Amino acid sequence: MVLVIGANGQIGSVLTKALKNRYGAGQVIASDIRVPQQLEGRFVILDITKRNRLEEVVDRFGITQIYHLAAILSAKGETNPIHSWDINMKGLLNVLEVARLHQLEKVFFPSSIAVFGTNTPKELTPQFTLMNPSTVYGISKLAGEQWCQYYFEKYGLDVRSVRYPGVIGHQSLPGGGTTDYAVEIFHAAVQQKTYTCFLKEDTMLPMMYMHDAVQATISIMDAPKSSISIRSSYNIAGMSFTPIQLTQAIQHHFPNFKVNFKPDFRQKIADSWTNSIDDHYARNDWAWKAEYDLKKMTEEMIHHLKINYFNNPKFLKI
Ligand code: NAD
Ligand code: AKB
Repeated sequence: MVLVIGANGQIGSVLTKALKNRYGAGQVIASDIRVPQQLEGRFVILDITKRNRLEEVVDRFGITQIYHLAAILSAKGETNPIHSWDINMKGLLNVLEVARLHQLEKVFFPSSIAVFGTNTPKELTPQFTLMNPSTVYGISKLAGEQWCQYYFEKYGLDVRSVRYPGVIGHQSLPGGGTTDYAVEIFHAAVQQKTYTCFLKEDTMLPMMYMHDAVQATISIMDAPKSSISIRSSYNIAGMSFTPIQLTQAIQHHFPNFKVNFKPDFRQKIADSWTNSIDDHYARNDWAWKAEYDLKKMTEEMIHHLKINYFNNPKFLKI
């Protein structure tokens, strides 16, 4: 039985559907701190900072695997650093401790490219490298990776993790990150609005299409235990582009689409991250390979968003 924590979020809402397809709808319990707008399938309210409640849910449903997605992301995290640290760290420690005590089979913890910092090599960032994250989010993810490795080495807990790049999908809106522009821009284009981008036009960042992010998650969790050689978190790469390159890719479909650039505090966060990722450990260990590049992702995003807005003009309006 699978528990998804943070199931209402940008990735959680899509991953929960994929897990239901994989294991059967009755085998997946979605949870979040609030009830989703559209309630589908089995759902429970769970605040991950409350360990007793987590234990109650694990016992009641006979949970064997946890996908722990709940977190406060990079940009939102900077508005209240101590609160963000609390949710991100207390939440993970509750999950690891309950998983250990209840001898769960597996745990998934998403890390992020936010673990990298200004001293990290920017191009094809290696798996093992200097890391000096500058956001409370990045610090919590780096500490989280180390806690995952600790629980594996000390207790044998089978916890697996990937460092997602900025994730882009048509199904859901992002929840307060520095890469959010790359989703918002598509919604603006399809609604024939001008978009004001909060990053400079030449800010190169690693990104990934939602389909690939979900595939990576399912693949690493399906891989034989013996093939997982990294117990902190795996680098995974999708594509890298700048806001102007993304704008041009969209203008191929909407020639009149206009973007203004008005960098805000998120620019500094983006500048501290890297440009591209070397993911050969993930490729070698569990046969990871992204399917989507900028062109293919842009085509799919526009195709799906056009259908969504045509069927429901109020769909995820930004
Ligand atoms: P999101 O912000 O969209 O969703 C997070 C969810 O967690 C929300 O539904 C929120 O209600 C829930 N939540 C917040 N506090 C909670 C609490 N105390 N208890 C239970 N639930 C709580 O995030 P996302 O983009 O879906 O990201 C999912 C995970 O993937 C996060 O751990 C994030 O750090 C990681 N990640 C995401 C990206 C990305 O681009 N989306 C990139 C790298 C890593
Ligand atoms: C963010 O921008 O905070 C996230 C991430 C890369 O972790 N999208």
